[in-house]
Amino acid sequence: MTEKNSYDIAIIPGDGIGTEVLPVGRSVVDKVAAKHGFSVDWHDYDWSCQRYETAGAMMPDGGLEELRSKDAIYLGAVGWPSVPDHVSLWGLLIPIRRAFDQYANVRPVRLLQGISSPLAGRGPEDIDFVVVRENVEGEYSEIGGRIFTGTDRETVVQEAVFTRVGCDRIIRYACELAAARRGHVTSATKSNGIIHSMPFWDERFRAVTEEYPHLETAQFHIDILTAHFVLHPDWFDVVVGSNLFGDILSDLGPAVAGSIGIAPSANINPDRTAPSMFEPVHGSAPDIAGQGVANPIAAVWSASMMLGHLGEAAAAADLITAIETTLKNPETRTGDLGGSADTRAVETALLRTLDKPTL
Ligand code: GGG
Repeated sequence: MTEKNSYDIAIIPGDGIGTEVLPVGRSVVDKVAAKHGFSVDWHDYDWSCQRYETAGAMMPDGGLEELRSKDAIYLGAVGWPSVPDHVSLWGLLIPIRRAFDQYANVRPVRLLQGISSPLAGRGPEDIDFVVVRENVEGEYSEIGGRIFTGTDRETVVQEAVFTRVGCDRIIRYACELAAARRGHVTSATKSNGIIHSMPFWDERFRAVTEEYPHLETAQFHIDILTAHFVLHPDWFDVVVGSNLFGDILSDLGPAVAGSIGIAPSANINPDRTAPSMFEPVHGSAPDIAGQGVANPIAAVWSASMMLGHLGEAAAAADLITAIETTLKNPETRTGDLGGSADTRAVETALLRTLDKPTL
């Protein structure tokens, strides 16, 4: 893809610590942009639970069309205790993923130098994999309903949706990624208990991976797979799962790699027919919001993925080096990593590292 001189990026800090970590991402992106000869026009949106409470909607009518013209979307966190979680998620995050066909949710898990894993005896060489989550169908479906509400016959039905197109394209995406990495792809399934969708998922995994005979493949039921993440994280290179399984695995993975506070994610539209969206895996963390102690590394790593997607590989790599340098120093680690630095101190350290001419 061709690099541009300037990018239009929508920035949606959202709720809670999203509003504290995204400004850090923005300032480091501005810094590397200046160094690498491009600029970013940030377009600010206050779409959030706070907006829901005052205006009755997470985003305004026409919000999605407003985003469509942007080169990328940079999002913080969605959710606040005063608004039901399904209302905030289905009012902002999920409509964006679907409207822009961001069907691949890519969530790298890497134990970085200097960070200790809660798993005894594990180092950076043991934990380096990517969870590829199907992002627009599966268990996240609005098909279903409730009848006999409020009576003792109350009945709720929730349908999962697994299409051949949807399964094949996410499994293919995972295979392509594995081919560019260590050549191993694992499928998360549950075809012993879930009788229709999961045997179909397995069938499609077999069919698509046959197109990639050079890849090694594995398949585990989700229950034992979670145990293997803890006991054998070194077995994994690329792990592909449905919307729900991928979501769960991509919280477990970062916990194994030290903290969810460093976990990035990219909601990718691989066909580039609409903007992709980049966001930390973590949510709004009401327990620590407003204290200025949130770890901004996940937001910065997500910003690096955004620059990589835009074709700014050197700037993206600079951000990763700055993250690694900052985390190596115990004094510039936040509380979730056993340190005492606040968000601002980590930002200062990242900017200082980016100032170094050797970077
Ligand atoms: N920064 C991501 C965020 O706010 N996530 C909240 C959440 O619960 N997400 C669920 C999901 O990713 O499906």
